[in-house]
Amino acid sequence: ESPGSYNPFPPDASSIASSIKYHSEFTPLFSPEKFDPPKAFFATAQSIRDALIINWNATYDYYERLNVKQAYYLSMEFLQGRALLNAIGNLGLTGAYAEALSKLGHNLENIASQEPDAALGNGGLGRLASCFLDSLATLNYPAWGYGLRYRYGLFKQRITKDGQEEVAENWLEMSNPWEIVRNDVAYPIKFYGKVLTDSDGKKHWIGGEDIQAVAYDVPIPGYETKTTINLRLWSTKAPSGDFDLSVFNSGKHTQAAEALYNAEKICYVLYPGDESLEGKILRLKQQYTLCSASLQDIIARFERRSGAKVKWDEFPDKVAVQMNDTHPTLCIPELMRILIDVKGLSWKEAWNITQRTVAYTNHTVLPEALEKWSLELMQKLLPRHMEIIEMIDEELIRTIVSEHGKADSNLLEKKLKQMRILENVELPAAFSDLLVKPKKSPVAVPSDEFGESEEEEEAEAEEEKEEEKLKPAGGKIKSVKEGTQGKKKKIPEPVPEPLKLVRMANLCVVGGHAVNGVAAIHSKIVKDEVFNDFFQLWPEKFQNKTNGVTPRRWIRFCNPELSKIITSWTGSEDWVLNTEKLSELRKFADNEDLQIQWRAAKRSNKLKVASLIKERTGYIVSPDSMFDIQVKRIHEYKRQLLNILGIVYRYKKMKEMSASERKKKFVPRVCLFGGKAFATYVQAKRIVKFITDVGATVNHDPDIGDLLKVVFVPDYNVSVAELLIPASELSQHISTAGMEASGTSNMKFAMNGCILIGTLDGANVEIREEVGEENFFLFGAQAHEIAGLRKERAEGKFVPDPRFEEVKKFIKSGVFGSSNYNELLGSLDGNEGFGRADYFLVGKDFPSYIECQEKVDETYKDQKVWTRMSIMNTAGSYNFSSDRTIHEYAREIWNIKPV
Ligand code: DL6
Repeated sequence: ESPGSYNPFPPDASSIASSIKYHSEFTPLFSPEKFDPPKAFFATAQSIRDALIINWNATYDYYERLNVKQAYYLSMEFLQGRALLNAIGNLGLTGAYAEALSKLGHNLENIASQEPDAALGNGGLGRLASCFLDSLATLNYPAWGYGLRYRYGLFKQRITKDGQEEVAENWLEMSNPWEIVRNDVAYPIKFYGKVLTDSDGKKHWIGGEDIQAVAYDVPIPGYETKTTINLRLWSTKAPSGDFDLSVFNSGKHTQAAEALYNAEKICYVLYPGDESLEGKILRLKQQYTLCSASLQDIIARFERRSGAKVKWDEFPDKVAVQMNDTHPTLCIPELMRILIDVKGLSWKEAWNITQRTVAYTNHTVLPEALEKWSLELMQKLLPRHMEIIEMIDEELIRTIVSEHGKADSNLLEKKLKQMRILENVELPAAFSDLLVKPKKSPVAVPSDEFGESEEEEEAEAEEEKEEEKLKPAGGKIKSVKEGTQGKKKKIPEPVPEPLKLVRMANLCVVGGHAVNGVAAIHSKIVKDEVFNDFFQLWPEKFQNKTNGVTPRRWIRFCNPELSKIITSWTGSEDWVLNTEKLSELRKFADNEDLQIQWRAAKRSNKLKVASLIKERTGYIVSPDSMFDIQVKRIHEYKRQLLNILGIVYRYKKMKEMSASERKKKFVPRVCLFGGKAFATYVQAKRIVKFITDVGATVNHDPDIGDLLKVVFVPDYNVSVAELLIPASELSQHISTAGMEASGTSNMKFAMNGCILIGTLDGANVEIREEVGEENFFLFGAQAHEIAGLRKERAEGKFVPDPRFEEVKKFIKSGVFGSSNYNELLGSLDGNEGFGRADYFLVGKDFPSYIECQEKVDETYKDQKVWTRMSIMNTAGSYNFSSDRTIHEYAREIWNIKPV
């Protein structure tokens, strides 16, 4: 039986125009007398939504009847961007809609630009989730996304003379035409309370605070298919009845509405500040809401589809849950809790089902980003989950003990310390005798990071005895005294108990059946370093799934001019679904006709960006300059600082030359930056401010003119990326090697014929292999060298390149304003108070970076060579389609099939 038809109306322009007209009259969002662009956008969106809903319902019915295995992608972020052009493009109705709108006196592009971005994400992780949804629908995989419906998303970025300012992003202000509120789909969520055990040993989590999660569904259409999958976003509200009318009527209005506010605030913003305890609680509540509501929903669907007889051991044959990073880790104890406490399964059965169901993707190796939660907080907020986590930890200890035996207690101690889910928590009583040190042996054991030699231990014991003697009655040491051998004794400060923590990543690795990194080099680091102990224990769990991006949004729709050229040179539009076809462009890379068309498309895209820059910053840039772009979250490891220091060096050299020398040596460049710094990340915000300061000086320097412009594009988001990427000629992916898990903008840039300058990091490594090393500007230290270089740096053995010193001195001289940038530049020197000495190795990579940039200039001067490289980048990007990635997840992790 066919799951519905494509469109609710014949897809001709006249019928579409009638549908738009209908919605403009009967969707009462705006006053009736006008049909201005905002209203035309809503009416157009409503009209295409009718088509989506038919396919979406049909897709759902079809899954329901077939009772197929479904994958569920749980993510705290979905960076969807705008939906209108994507929806009509996927349904093949772009031409018809353009014509319909023009009949109604509007222009499609202008109407599409009315839509606010759905910015429910921070960066690559969220955008990846959205690309995956597009590929899942396009490839007809039975799958859904689950996330949270944040009322204000992350934040809107304003750039002022003081740098970045964050303001609330009120993206729902005019309502969201793509969502369908499902008041019939709501689940209770509990926090706090206590756990009781009844006489049968059954656990009951009672009391506490109750809220409700309500579903908002967003249909996700595939390209050239009827499949329309679902992104279910949860919003939170108080259970009905929580508004206290009598308190309200007594005049205590705020108090009466307190429960409502407490529930709703959970979904106000993505990543609320978590420096306060309140902030931490809110984040944990968000994570639990996502996990609990989604699992209750998944389980309800499984039970309904199972009919009269529910066979729980078949759950993993019908359900695959992917945890996008550690934010949804609570899926593991929540699934265990529901299966044991609510459905009555044994621990063993529940653990088997949980492990076969969930899998974990790691997206970062930065230690500070591997989440750890305070055990005490978790115990209060989720007491039953904490019990379950403690039991999983205990099972893990048992496994580690059986693996590493009782023979070598040093090794065992080390393994337990590194692998346990609980950190700084004593071993459970059953294991307390395991770590007794072996009796004195005649051979001294060398000390290492974790153990100490016997001599050291004895010396320490002696010292401890001495210190004991010095302690006053209260246990505190008051004053420095001479030790027994006349040497000055260190008097230790009372050391506070280390905080007991829950390591979410370890829980993911233990609880999931698969763990994957997101690029080959990253997956190797995950296996060899971050989770090496686990890899040794369960090598079969570890996989690589190199990221990808959807070629629909990231070439076909954002770059129509280039798309036309690709279609005409490859002979059809097949490349949109089969990106391997892009590789056919290789054979035409030197063809003059193609080269002319290619350059014309780029120039036309550059003109659009020049208008955007003028509109947002007031700066006027020439479309004949090279467009050099770095857009991504602002982070020290991504090294926007290296880029801007390179620009400062370039500027200084220009100033030292005569006008004719400058013109001969440098090609005109527009250096574009974009990205948000997390609100509390002070150093990242300093970098933003510095970039804008450099721009303010350079862009007004009459000596320089069009030779160099530096622009920070405010409020970088998906729709800005859709303009910038097609216009890019050089893009920067210059993280300290080993620190960028993958990167995905590198893939989008390459697809759009942009040449990359980068380090051997993340997916750069694979992109370079595919596009050819001669078509990639490589520089910098490699991942395996980083630890040694940091050590050398910390030991003061690093000798900075004179050009690096020259740049810092130039900045300090006040060229870019009165600020001395002490804090910013101090981080590069490791001066007292400014943190680790150039931890991100900007100074080390600086010389090779600026030399590489000189090569870029030389290459750009020969436009034929440059265009060839550009074509080779598009041709070589075929492997970075998220369709390829999704096929791999479906086959190797989820075990789902297209329907
Ligand atoms: O996998 C998607 C994306 C990668 O491309 C980026 O390299 C990586 O930084 C990002 N990871 C995160 C996780 N948190 N942090 N930091 O956003 O994932």
